[in-house]
Amino acid sequence: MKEQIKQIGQEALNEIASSGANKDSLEALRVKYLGRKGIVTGLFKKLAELPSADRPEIGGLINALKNDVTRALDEKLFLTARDEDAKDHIDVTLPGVSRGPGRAHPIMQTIDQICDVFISLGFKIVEGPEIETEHYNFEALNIPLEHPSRDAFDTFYLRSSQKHLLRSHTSPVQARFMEKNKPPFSIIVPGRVYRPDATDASHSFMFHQVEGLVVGAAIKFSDLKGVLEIFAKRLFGRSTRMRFRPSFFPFTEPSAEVDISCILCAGSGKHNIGSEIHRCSLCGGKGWLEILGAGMVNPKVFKNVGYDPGKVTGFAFGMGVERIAILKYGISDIRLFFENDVRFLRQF
Ligand code: 2NM
Repeated sequence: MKEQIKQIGQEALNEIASSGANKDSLEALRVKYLGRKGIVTGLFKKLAELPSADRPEIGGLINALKNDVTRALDEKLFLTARDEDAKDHIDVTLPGVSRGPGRAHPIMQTIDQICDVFISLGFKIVEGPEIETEHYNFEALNIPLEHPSRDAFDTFYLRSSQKHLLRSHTSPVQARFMEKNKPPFSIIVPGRVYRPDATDASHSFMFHQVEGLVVGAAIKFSDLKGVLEIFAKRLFGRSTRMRFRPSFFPFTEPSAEVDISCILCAGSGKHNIGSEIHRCSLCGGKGWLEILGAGMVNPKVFKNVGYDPGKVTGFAFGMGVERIAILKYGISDIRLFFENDVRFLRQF
C-alpha cells in the first residue's frame, strides 16, 4: 500500500507538471485524482479494509498525498490564470502613441481670417440653413424663372420635393435676415453652398462662400469700395491694389467684379528667373486676380423683403473661400481640400 501511494503521488505530480496550461485540462486532472470517484478518494475507501493498527500511518500518507496533489494543481492553476489574463490586459507601462495637436482645416482657417477682418469693422456673423426654398434661394433675390441657375442642371433639388434645394449661394440667409431685422446693420454670412458642377482642379459640387451685406439710410458705392479695400489689404498684404470691373448680378445694381493686383508678380504679369523673363503663372500675365463679386443691393430685393427702397440703400458682396485659399497659399487643385489627406492638411 505504501508503495502504491508513493507511485500514485509521482504519477500525479508528473501529469500535473506536463499538462497543457489551461483551466479545462487542470480541472480534468482534479476530477481524476480528487473527485468523488477519483484515485486518491479510492485510497481513502481502501483504508477502511486495513487492520486498525495500520490505519493511522497509511491514513497519514494518503492525506499527505492529497495535500501534495491539491497544492500542485492550485499552483499550476494560478500560473495558468496569470498567463491568460496577461493576454487581454494592456501593459500600462508601455510608451503611448503620440498623435500631436490637431488644427482647423485650411478652409476653416481662411473663413476665420476673412471674418476677423469684417468683425474688426463692426460686422456681425449670421448663419442659415443649407436646405432652402426656391423662394429664398431665387425669387427673393430677383433671380427670374428663366435664369440658367434655376435649371435642374445647375442646382441640386431635393428628390422628395420640387420646392426644396441645396442653397447655391449664401444670399438666402441675407434675405431671411432682412425680413426679420430692421436696418441699419452690417452682416457677414459664411457657409457651405452646392452646385452640380463637374469636378475638376477648380470646381467642386460643394464649396464655401463668405457674403456680406450692409444696409442703412445712405450707404454708398464708395462705402463698398472702402470696406473691400481694407479687406484686400488686410488679407493679402498692404501693397495690394484693387480694381472694379462692371458686371451683372440680378440682386445688385450696379454690379462689379473685383480684382486684386497679383500677389505673385505684384501686378507686373512677369517673373524674372535668372536672366529669363516668364509670364506670371498665377495671373497668367494679366497682373490681376479676380477675388469677389459685389454691388449695390437691387431695389427689387429690398421690396421683396419688405423694405422701402426709397428709404434704405445697401451694398453686398460675395467670395468663394476655396478660391481665396488657393490664391493665398498657392494651391494647385481644389480637390486637395476635400480628400482628408493629412500630408496636405498638416501643412497649414
Ligand atoms: C455676390 C455678388 C454681389 C449678394 C447680394 C445679396 C443680397 F442678399 F443682399 F441681395 N447677398 N449677396 C451678392 C452681391 C453676392 O456674390 C458673388
